[in-house]
Amino acid sequence: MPTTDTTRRRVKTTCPRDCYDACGMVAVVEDGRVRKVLGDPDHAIARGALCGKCAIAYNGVWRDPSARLTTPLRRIGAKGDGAFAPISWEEALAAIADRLSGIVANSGPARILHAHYTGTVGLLAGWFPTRFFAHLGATEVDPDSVCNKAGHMALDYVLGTSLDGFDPESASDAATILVWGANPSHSAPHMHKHWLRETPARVIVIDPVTTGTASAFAQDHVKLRPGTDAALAFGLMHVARRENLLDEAFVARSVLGYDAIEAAIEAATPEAIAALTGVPAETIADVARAYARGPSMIWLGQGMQRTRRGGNAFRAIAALAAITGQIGKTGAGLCYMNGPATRGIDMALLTAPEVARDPGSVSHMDLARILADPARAEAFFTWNCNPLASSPDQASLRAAMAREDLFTVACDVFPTDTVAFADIVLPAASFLECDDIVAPYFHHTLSAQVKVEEPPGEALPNAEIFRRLAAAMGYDHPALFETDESLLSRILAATPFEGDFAALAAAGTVRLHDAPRIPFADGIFPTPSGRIEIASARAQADGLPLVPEPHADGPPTSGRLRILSPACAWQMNASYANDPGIARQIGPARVHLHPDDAAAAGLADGDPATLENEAGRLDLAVRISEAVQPGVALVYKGRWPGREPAGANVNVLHAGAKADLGGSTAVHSLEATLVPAGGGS
Ligand SMILES: Nc1nc2c(c(=O)[nH]1)N[C@H]1C(S)=C(S)[C@@H](COP(=O)(O)OP(=O)(O)OC[C@H]3O[C@@H](n4cnc5c(=O)[nH]c(N)nc54)[C@H](O)[C@@H]3O)O[C@H]1N2
Ligand SMILES: Nc1nc2c(c(=O)[nH]1)N[C@H]1C(S)=C(S)[C@@H](COP(=O)(O)OP(=O)(O)OC[C@H]3O[C@@H](n4cnc5c(=O)[nH]c(N)nc54)[C@H](O)[C@@H]3O)O[C@H]1N2
Ligand code: SF4
Ligand SMILES: [Mo]
Repeated sequence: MPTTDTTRRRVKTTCPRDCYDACGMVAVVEDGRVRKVLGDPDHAIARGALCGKCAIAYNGVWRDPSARLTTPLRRIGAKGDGAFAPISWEEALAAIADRLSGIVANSGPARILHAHYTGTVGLLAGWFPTRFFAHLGATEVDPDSVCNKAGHMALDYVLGTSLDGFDPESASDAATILVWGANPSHSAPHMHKHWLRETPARVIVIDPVTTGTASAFAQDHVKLRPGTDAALAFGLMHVARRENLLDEAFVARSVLGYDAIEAAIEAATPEAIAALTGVPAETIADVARAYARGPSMIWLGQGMQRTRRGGNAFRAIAALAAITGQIGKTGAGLCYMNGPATRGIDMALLTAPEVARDPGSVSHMDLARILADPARAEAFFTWNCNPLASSPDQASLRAAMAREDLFTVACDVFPTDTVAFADIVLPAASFLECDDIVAPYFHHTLSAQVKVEEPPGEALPNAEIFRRLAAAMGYDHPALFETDESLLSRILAATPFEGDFAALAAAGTVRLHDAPRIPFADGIFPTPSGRIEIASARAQADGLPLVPEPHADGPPTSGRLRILSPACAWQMNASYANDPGIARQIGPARVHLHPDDAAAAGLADGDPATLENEAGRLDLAVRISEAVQPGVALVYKGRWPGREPAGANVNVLHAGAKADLGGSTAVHSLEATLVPAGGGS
């Protein structure tokens, strides 16, 4: 793509944030520089508008070279100070290769940890570097363990896959849509504004908070207590069974283990479930009828599985879909995520498993403890993620990362809190500065991310950084040096898209299926039995209950509040906090409290308050709101600790509690005591 022309041009590209929407964008380019970034009017989801946060940040901090990392850096101050001196790429890569090679030789590569996630979901920028780390034999900090692993594993047990959900396009045939533990008004703003508003289906939101999704276009809001979703699912199954709304033919043909939960369903009367969930019995009956009559879809949010029994909740909800036959037909189904394979993308083309040297993995929930231990961690390499803002046990993690003998490398676009602790910093090119492919995780489309300008200073795309690092390490496996051109063309060649990258770039976004895709229409599931496994021998072999249970978390321990810290409308995880326009939108860090809880603590709107538990304490400003139920404190995720007066964000209260599956985060199970600012122990 030429970047030195003098004419004004409009180039289609794609937003590669970790967002359900994957908006098509138009970059207005003049004299080789981006002048403005807009939504693409041709894109079916964006319809010409970016979300509020990207409209600000993509025309703000993302295009401000003074806010970016523009050259490799070497630490000259204390860890965390953020004092660095510029160095050349050769020096930076040689220093890294030297230290990593020394660790490999003396202690073995497992003591090198690398953390990465979805700072960009571009396939090359997100996956090509994993070849390097797998070849090195480094320990991977399991990326999904900080986000959605419990849900993936649960659906894998029951359905055989978590990555083959309903096609949003088939929603026109749905009579009911349950948005269960997702808040698209923040996390998928265009799906919210268009898809949910325009669907003729009855939209029912199941969320402990009156979110924008619950209050805008939803007909009903089921405001359950946090962590009571599995019990609710059993209550819904009870009513469906009692009222003969089960799909017996489907169960006989395609479901394994209904009999093993029948007694629990029978016991889950609406009255009993109302007492556990706080949802009125009539509401349970009403939602059950609407859902079971169908056709019904369930959007399985990521928020709901971030609890101690989040995996069990997902298994219970999948059982509900199974016994009512709300799967495998148009207008029905579950969607957690639609994986790249639904568009023919072969992830092995990206990860090149043949280069791997058997690397191990650890959970983000254990990261702080492992990094504190020199016998387990001698080097830490972060790329595409910001663990000092996003991972648990923030105070311990910061202390561990201050270890003088922990060699730390951070590769990012911006100077984050994590970057401030690095020995060597590698400046990454942004999505406006390199070609890539985006495979959205909700829609069955494929999009081009197109280079529209040169990176500032010496910043380089992730893929190029790791090719150069492989060379500095003296590696010679060809897969570590594959070019972007080769990667892009091999990926596309394996998909149904008949064209090269230039053709995809010209189109912006393409839909790969003529008709809405209906997964499991043949009633066959990729489980060992070929059926939906409500009873899962694999789960049992992994030490879990054979079947889902009607579990409900109890109310918080006396005197404490349950902390929920979901997605903020104005940030993308921990991104955008460094944009002045975004900072104005979000204001100071707040805790949203029900009026009763505020009154009990003697707090008025705007008062300072402190949340405190065994992991840490956090100062916040009180916002009194009926959207939050009694016993719950809502604090949005994603602020940069270093920019906060408190020097921390909500993850300082997360001691690393795990869900029931996969060492996945239980961040929505935290409890803390609320005290007036500066009070407490
Ligand atoms: N309390 C609480 N904590 C949470 C959550 C929660 O709900 N509550 N949610 C969790 C979830 S769901 C997630 S996914 C994690 C996300 O946590 P993070 O992975 O930390 O989040 P991001 O802000 O998306 O991205 C991280 C970094 O990637 C960088 N980046 C962007 N593009 C590129 C690129 O092209 N190259 C390189 N090298 N870097 C790039 C960005 O500048 C940013 O600093 O947070 C988790 N933390
Ligand atoms: N604006 C914006 N968009 C984002 C992100 C962002 O940070 N900001 N992050 C992106 C990423 S990485 C992810 S993973 C997704 C996440 O987006 P979503 O899938 O929407 O998940 P969350 O926002 O974490 O939480 C959604 C809802 O779960 C609710 N919840 C919490 N506990 C429970 C419970 O026990 N039961 C039920 N039923 N609900 C519960 C919360 O109240 C919240 O409203 O969003 C992506 N999009
Ligand atoms: S973050 Fe999401 S809503 Fe915003 S522009 Fe990107 S894809 Fe669209
Ligand atoms: Mo996430």
